[in-house]
Amino acid sequence: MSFPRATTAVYALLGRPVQHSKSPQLHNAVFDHLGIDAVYVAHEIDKIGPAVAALRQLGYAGANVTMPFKTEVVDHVDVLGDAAREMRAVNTLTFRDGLIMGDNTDGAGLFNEIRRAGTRVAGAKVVLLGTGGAAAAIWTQAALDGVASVKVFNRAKPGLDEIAHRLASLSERSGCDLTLGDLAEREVLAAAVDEADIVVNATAVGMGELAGQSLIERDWISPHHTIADAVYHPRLTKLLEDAREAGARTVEGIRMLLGQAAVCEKIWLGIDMPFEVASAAVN
Ligand code: SKM
Repeated sequence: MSFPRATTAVYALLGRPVQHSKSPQLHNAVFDHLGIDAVYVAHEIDKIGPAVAALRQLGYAGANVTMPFKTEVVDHVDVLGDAAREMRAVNTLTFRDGLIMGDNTDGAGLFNEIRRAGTRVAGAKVVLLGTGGAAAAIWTQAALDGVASVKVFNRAKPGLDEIAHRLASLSERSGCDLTLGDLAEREVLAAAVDEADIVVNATAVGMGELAGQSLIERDWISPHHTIADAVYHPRLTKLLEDAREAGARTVEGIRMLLGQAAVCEKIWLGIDMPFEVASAAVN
């Protein structure tokens, strides 16, 4: 391991909280392995605008932005990538030629991992649980990647009309059939899961106080399914345990973190992330 020098490129995670994050150990392990003169640190911040301005001023090379700033940071970026513009959310900043570029690698990271698991994404039918930031990244990338349909399910709550409009608008422009359903309609959900190739949980069910719970019944899952969970603490959620028991293919939440990191490293440094090194660093 080498120490930072005066020339070392600095990358950061911006968010609140950030102590739980595995991004510093992941990226630093890769930089070290490849002998790249760079370091990745985490900053817990209160305000995103001044933080981005400070990083630019200090000559940082890039940053990840995590909760709760992914939407707000859009207003502090000079150039938005296609996925980020559509998602209205940014998780990756690149400081280059005096400009701040904003990208979103969350959805691409997940679908790359689903492909790596051996599942075809183009033409697939997807059931997606949740309508938050992670879910928006996933349905947008699904449309960009040629998925046939995404049935999004959420519990009834204020603001869902706007989500339904966004989905309808993206459907029209992309040709991917995006619809919104109610999680309380269990039979509709069960039928959608039955028809689906890929099921993704992008809600908090499975973590924290909701650990040990799943929105999907164990006997709805069969071996033809690929089941992915955005939750990575605990590593194996109830949904993933059930999926394994049912003989389905599984993609753990930690793989989504690895997948989005790989796309970031491609954007920042043009490198193909050594997956085994990154994976070992977060285990
Ligand atoms: O989008 C990612 C972000 O790039 C890094 C991260 C983390 O370090 O916990 C989580 C996600 O928001």
